[in-house]
Amino acid sequence: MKKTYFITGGCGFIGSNFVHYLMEQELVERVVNLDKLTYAGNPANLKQYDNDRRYHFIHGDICDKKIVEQIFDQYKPDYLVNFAAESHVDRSIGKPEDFIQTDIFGAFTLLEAARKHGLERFIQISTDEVYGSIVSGSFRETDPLMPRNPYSASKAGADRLAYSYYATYKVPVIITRASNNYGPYQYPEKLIPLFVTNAMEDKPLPLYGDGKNVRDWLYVEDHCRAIQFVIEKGAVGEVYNIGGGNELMNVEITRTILEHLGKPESLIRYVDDRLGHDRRYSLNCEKLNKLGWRPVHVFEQAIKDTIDWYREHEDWWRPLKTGEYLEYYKTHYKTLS
Ligand code: NAD
Ligand code: TDX
Repeated sequence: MKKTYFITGGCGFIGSNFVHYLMEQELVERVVNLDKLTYAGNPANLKQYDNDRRYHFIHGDICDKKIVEQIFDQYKPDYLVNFAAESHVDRSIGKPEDFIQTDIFGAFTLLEAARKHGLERFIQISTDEVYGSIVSGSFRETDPLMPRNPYSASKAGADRLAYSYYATYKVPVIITRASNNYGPYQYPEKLIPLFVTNAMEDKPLPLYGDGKNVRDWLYVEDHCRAIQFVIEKGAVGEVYNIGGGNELMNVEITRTILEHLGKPESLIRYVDDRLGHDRRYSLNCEKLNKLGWRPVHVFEQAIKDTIDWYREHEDWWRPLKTGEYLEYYKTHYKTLS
């Protein structure tokens, strides 16, 4: 049976990759994308579907009960995948309000509509950051949540609120907690696209603190496959970690980028550390592995493909690096010359 997907935040990085992923599948009846088009939302990511009958874009806010209800009434979605969020940790440290509103109240609005209208699956896209930092070993789904910045705290709020709608009202919720994604269409404020595009412009790469914080990198297409896998094979009320299995220090990623672009290490600039900077994220993914999912992309190749994508899509990222983002950046990182 063909399915209708209600995607929120589909004009952002992971959301737009997920829409591309769905649109390639015949068994997808319709993709409805509700996006507020914040600075991070870019309809150009999906412009090839402008005249596609299966794709419906709705410009709006997930906190707007009326729009959300209308979408349920009109499209009767089978699946809802909630990507919409304020997603950048540094911005949450500077101005947490939008994070509380969208990440928590927005999730609440969607959950309420799902409770009223019913659907087959509600996927809440959570993050590895909800566990907090871990010095050694890896977090399991049953470990306590210890978020340490306003972004991860708001995501933890939504994560547990979603669970409560399963436990209390039997809304068929599944929660996924993925590690750091990389790939095409990522806004050039996040580590990899920022450093690739800065290096291309011979601008400094601002490495926070000692550069030894560790992140586990997951190729975005592997994440998309995992989400659909969880929709089909996951159990309601459950949480699934989704990791890439590629733990690297930020300085290692930085060197890889410089090497691939043929740029000198003198572009690295050590700057003040992020406040409350989590040292290391690490996920134990046995639960999903046992169900049969594994990442297929090999980091060494996928990072090169990603760098090449930004190299070949200057028209995509150049407009994003002017104006609002640069202003924000200048006020927050005065140590960067
Ligand atoms: P992003 O910032 O690139 O995109 C967010 C999208 O949500 C944008 O299109 C934006 O316009 C939209 N949006 C924001 N507020 C909205 C609102 N109130 N109503 C409707 N749309 C709104 O984010 P991303 O990196 O693609 O992350 C997507 C999701 O995945 C987020 O929930 C994030 O917490 C989670 N996640 C991200 C990563 C990562 O490495 N990027 C890892 C794990 C989990
Ligand atoms: O300029 C920078 N310099 C730097 O050293 C930036 C932007 C980042 N960093 C460091 C901070 C982190 O240790 O690089 C690491 C990665 O930073 P981000 O790209 O901002 O990602 P992170 O904070 O790890 O969060 C990401 O992964 C989890 C996403 O942005 C979240 O949405 C997701 O939930």
